Amino acid sequence: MSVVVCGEAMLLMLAEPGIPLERATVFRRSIAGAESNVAAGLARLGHDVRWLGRVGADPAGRAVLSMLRAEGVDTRHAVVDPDAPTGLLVRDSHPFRAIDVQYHRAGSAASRLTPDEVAPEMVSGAKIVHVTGITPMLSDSAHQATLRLLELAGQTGALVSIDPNVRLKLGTPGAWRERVVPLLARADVVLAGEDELDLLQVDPAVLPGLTVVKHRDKSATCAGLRQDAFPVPVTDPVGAGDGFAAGFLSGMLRGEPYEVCLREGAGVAALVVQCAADTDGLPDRAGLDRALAAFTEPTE
Ligand code: KDG
Repeated sequence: MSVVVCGEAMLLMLAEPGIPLERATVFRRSIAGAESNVAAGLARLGHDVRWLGRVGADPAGRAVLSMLRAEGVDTRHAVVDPDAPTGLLVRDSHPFRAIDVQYHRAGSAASRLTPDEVAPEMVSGAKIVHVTGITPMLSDSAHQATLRLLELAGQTGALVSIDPNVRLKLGTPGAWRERVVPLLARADVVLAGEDELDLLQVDPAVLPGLTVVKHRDKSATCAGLRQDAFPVPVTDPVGAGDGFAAGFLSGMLRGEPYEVCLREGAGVAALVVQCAADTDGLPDRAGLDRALAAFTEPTE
């Protein structure tokens, strides 16, 4: 197992592109969840990935698990909760306007994750454990479970990767600062948006790990290197950060220099934003190589 990711995966009802949520009548069923998006992205790029999380014993939970399994993600440690539902996310899809998101995830099965459900054998052998700030914001017990997972990663020598993934529907800026900033300080790799670092009042220079910053101008930087976003037509920006994380971490898993990691992160993100649902654009290895070659072909 190369990578372990932990987080809430939800059923996504995605409005027909371009139609504001309150007017939408046609929805496409898909799967959402920042961490499961990263899991699917890494699996498509050929890595062994395990997903840890909880779903309800309901059709949405079965859909989530079967999608992850179809991607080749190991779900053997997923917990199916008979007493709580799988989370649901309803959103619209625009290239530029703010995306309207409606969550039905309070009290979801995923929010009932506890530290007792995170055991050493789940991370043993992993090179990277990837989490986001979303999980600790779901509930106190999910916060404790995240801390336990990071502790286990430390014990087994796995690198900890964290994307804060600030979602203000899940808490105030102050609540995000209180829960998520201490986690960033424990990470080996932080993948964060410039806006998120500002909101969390974190100076990337003081974080002990490698900090990859995704800037407002869509470029990404780390370790003195910079990668611009590839110019592509945007259909829907949601999932770009998860795609970037999958591409960047894939490079790290293969021992590539950070320059390549940044390029692959930008390459996956550029493919993701051309599709409406979070995971549709995630490429396999050959698809990413083809896209990267095309992005850098001289235009004449
Ligand atoms: O990163 C994309 C996510 O925003 C989406 O899949 C859902 O995890 C999600 C969230 O909490 O908003």
